[in-house]
Amino acid sequence: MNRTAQIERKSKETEIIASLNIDGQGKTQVKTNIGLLDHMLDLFAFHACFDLDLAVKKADLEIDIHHTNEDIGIVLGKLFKKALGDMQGIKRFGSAFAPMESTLGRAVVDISGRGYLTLVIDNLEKVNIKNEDGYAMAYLEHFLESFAHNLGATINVKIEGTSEDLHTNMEAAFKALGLALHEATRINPSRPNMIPSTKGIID
Ligand SMILES: [Mn+2]
Repeated sequence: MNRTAQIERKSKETEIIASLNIDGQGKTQVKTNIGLLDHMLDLFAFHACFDLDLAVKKADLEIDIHHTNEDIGIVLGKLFKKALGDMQGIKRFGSAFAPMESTLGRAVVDISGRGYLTLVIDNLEKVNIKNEDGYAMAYLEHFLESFAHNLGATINVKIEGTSEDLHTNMEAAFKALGLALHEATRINPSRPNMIPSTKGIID
């Protein structure tokens, strides 16, 4: 089974080209023009053993990162959905924790066809400051929401022991999400040819 996908998405605001191999080794080439997001997508894919190439060819960063951040989430969600096809054989559920210093990221994923994001951040007021990219926790939520809706996954992320450092919080969350998605996208050896839903389809 070849679980790969390529996507090229053009809007009036951004142009993004991306490719994914679900069964890769974590080789990445990510150039979003948002430094912090490059780092997050790199470590997300690396720890999940996804091969991910993603390049933002055009962006309206002169406004702010809003459209670019959202559109990368959209493309990434569509990319996973396309690579997984009819979801045959996948475990569907996955969960993981990733600690970083005093911070703990937790991610629980169900690739159910139902796009829904819950993001819980302890002591949010501690980190509600933008970094030099203009990144902020509100953008993390927007990114994950776009990703969840376009993949068709229920995603629940929690950041505990929240750091004052945006980078640390995001890194714990992205590592946990990568590890949870790795698990959810593995083939279940008990029924590798079945679509894992009592409905018989995941769409
Ligand atoms: Mn880092």
